[in-house]
Amino acid sequence: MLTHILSERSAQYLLLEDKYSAHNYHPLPVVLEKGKGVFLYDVDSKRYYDFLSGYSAVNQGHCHPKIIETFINQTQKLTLTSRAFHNNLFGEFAEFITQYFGYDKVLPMNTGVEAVETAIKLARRWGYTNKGIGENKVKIIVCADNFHGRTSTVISFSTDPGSYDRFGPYMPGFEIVEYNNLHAIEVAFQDKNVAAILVEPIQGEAGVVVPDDGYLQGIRNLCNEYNVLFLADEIQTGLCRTGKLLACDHENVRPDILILGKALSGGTMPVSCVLCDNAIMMNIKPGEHGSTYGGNPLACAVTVTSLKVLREEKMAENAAAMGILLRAELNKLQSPFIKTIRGKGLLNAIVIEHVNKDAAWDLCLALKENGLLAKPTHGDKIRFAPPLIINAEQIKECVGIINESLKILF
Ligand code: IF1
Repeated sequence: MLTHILSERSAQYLLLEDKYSAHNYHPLPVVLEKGKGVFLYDVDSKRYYDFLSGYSAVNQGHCHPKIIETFINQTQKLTLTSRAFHNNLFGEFAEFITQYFGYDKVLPMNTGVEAVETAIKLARRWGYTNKGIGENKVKIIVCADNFHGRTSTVISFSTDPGSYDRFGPYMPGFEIVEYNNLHAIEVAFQDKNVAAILVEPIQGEAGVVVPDDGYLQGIRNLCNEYNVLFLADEIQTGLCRTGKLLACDHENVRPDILILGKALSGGTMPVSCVLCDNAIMMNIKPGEHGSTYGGNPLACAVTVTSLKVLREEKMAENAAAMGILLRAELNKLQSPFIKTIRGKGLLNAIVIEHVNKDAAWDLCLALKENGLLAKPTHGDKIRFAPPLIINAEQIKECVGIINESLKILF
């Protein structure tokens, strides 16, 4: 592993974190102070291209002026009423977002995993109420190598020991099938107690694993045939990241429950939600689910603006075009160290040849030195996911930085 020299100022920040915060992350050694568009700036004012985008929470670019303007204006009016009372923005937000995605109803939450948990509860309730499954017998199908968050329920069906080891006992009611395998799903659907399948249209954390064309349509067909709900976790793949508004749109597939988070707020605050039609949503009665901040007026305001700028600035179209350019330019490098280049839109990853166990990490350190921030996922994969506003000239400059940085692997 490369040793790394930090500036005096940066080192001071790391010492504080090390002493006073949980060691639940292993961040790249950089201390950021400012963000604007595709760029981040560290405490020494060094500029970097952001190729992580807050794990796709900053699709609109850092501190998007229209989103920040909305945030500032609303912050000075009303930030939180709780849902014990109505507020003037919630109804308009609900109308806007349900029409934006084409569903009857929205249930707003905060973090992505809360929206996943909400979708699980809605699917279980539907299983009992609409499908007539016996009490506490509902099963939900999930995929191996999934990542849906870190609550105790959600890690109960993770296949990554780093997510579940020594956090048991685990929540029952989930069955794991191989990803990208429609036959495995059909076999699992023979069980009449199956109410739903929860799936990422592209597996982000697994290293941007893109399933075969037709996989999503195949799931949709099987769900129709076996009366099973299709829950799409688009927290990372949604909101224009893959070159369409939703990753499901690449196959014109409509999930029964759509799960969103991250870039819903343009990276300003945690906002998530589930969208579905009345037959599912109206099974939840007053007092049966909620959260303190869910649907707060500040979240409503920034979400409407965040969704508007995605559309107004044609970010899906740009993500599609810039993704094609990025993958083509990376392929042109013909680097012996890049085993695979994969992705859709601006959700991409490269798989690094195992020159040594620290190769991906060392490459990320070199990228940082050369002005680009990216992070390895699961050892040998590096996610390349810049904000969706990046342009062709910047993509080419970044590929130049990647090419220069690959030299450290020789
Ligand atoms: C971490 C990963 C990415 C997600 C999908 C639900 C959630 C996430 C598809 C939960 C969150 C974040 C969590 C963050 C790092 C990041 C991540 F590496 F963990 F797996 F993006 F790939 N569904 N992903 O990607 O949303 O509750 O975090 O708002 O936990 O380290 P959340």
